[in-house]
Amino acid sequence: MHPLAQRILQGDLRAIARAATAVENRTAEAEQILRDLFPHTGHAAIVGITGPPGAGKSTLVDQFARQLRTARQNIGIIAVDPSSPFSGGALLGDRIRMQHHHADPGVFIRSMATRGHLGGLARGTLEMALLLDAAGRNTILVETVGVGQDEIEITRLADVTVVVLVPGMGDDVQAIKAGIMEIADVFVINKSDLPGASRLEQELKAMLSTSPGNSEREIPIVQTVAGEGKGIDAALDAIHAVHSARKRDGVQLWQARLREMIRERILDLLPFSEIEAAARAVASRQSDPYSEVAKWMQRFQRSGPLR
Ligand SMILES: Nc1nc2c(ncn2[C@@H]2O[C@H](COP(=O)(O)OP(=O)(O)OP(=O)(O)O)[C@@H](O)[C@H]2O)c(=O)[nH]1
Ligand SMILES: [Mg+2]
Repeated sequence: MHPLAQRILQGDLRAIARAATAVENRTAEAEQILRDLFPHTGHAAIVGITGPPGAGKSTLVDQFARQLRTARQNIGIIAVDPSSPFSGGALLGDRIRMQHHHADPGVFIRSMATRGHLGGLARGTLEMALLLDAAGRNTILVETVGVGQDEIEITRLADVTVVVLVPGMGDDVQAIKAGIMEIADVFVINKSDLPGASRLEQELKAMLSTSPGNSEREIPIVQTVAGEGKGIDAALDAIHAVHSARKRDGVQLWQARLREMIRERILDLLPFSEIEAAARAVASRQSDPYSEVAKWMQRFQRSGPLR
């Protein structure tokens, strides 16, 4: 076993931090460590927190962590930040808000940048969660960027997905409805100190009752004021209830995850510049997408780049 893996299993914080960096850089060492750790995973509850920018996701995560700490749980927090120049301030905000956890070894916080990766998750988020799981974190809170589309990726990672909404979104609820209905296990209406919280709850209830496929599962709706720590217990209770009632089909879950991992690795083999050149040829109609894809497939078959 890799010496770092050994130390991670004992909960060694420095070892976890070092491995986390290796995971982010996708090194061969990281893969070795993850392989060694894998048999020790599957114990943590992974909770995804998604929702529109500024809904209060980080504030909620912070409050959840505080509350779970009083129950003596060990917590992992993965904050996925969109690494666009516009959100640089948000990352700083997260760091400042969560600073009071920094002296507490029971809360391990890691930010990951999406670097343009679609789906609201950074590459390697699953690996980071597995690492924290093996390190004995009881609950792993994953804050993701929710933009109203592509959030489906979080459901492949999290055991329970919490969708955070705020009052006053108006027609936005309608706009994002299609995407969030399928992924939400719990709805949190945060900033319920602002006007319109009960109206939003009514709208959600109406949508849930008419939405096909939701009849067999009750999706709880909890109002919170994360800024003041209100409703946090109720939200955690709802998350816990969903988690204990839920039996995930591990085979189905790993089927989806493996496909994604294979897809990522294959894409890794294609230099971005080549994809760009091909895209240029296709966009100008000098080539077509089928010929370009066929060219790469032939290359894989010939040179066996999946060594
Ligand atoms: N009025 C009110 N403000 C809140 C509440 N919870 C959080 N806020 C404020 O809302 C702002 C955004 O909170 P964040 O926790 O950073 O929201 P976020 O969803 O993590 O934001 P991004 O990560 O940038 O998408 C902050 O100024 C919070 O202080 C609440 O319950 N009521
Ligand atoms: Mg945030």
